[in-house]
Amino acid sequence: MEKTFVMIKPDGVRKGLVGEVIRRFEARGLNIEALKLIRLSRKEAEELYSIHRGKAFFGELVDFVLSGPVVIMVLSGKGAVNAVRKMMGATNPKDAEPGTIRGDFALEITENIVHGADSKESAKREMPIFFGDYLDT
Ligand SMILES: Nc1nc2c(ncn2[C@@H]2O[C@H](COP(=O)(O)OP(=O)(O)O)[C@@H](O)[C@H]2O)c(=O)[nH]1
Ligand SMILES: [Mg+2]
Repeated sequence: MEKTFVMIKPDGVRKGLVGEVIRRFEARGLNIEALKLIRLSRKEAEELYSIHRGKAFFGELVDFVLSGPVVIMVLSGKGAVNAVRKMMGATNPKDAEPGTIRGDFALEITENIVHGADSKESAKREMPIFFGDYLDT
């Protein structure tokens, strides 16, 4: 079964949206394979977002995901990667459709509630950063 990596960012936790976001994924039929509330280390944050290193927003993005606890999870299901991406909505919440997580709960690009791996390859890279010794992916 396809697996994907998802993170509820600090704004999602601060706004009390952990339950709502997880509820949506469960209601869709995705299975929770692993779930933790943690504070990222700077090393983990930079590793998660390593493809964005060198971009103008990299520092702000890393500082933001270090600004409070996050909820990280591995979800599984048929087409899990794409299902999660569609449910998240566009990266910039101003372009995200109502009914998506970002379209319903966010207004700003940095504080857009949720991260989800953008491909199976990204999921395979991201899951072991946090769940390496737990999942046989
Ligand atoms: N300030 C700022 N943040 C951005 C920009 N592009 C992306 N981000 C942030 O960086 C995260 C990672 O970017 P990306 O992988 O392109 O988007 P995602 O896969 O939809 O989360 C996004 O979720 C945003 O929080 C930008 O142009 N400006
Ligand atoms: Mg991305």
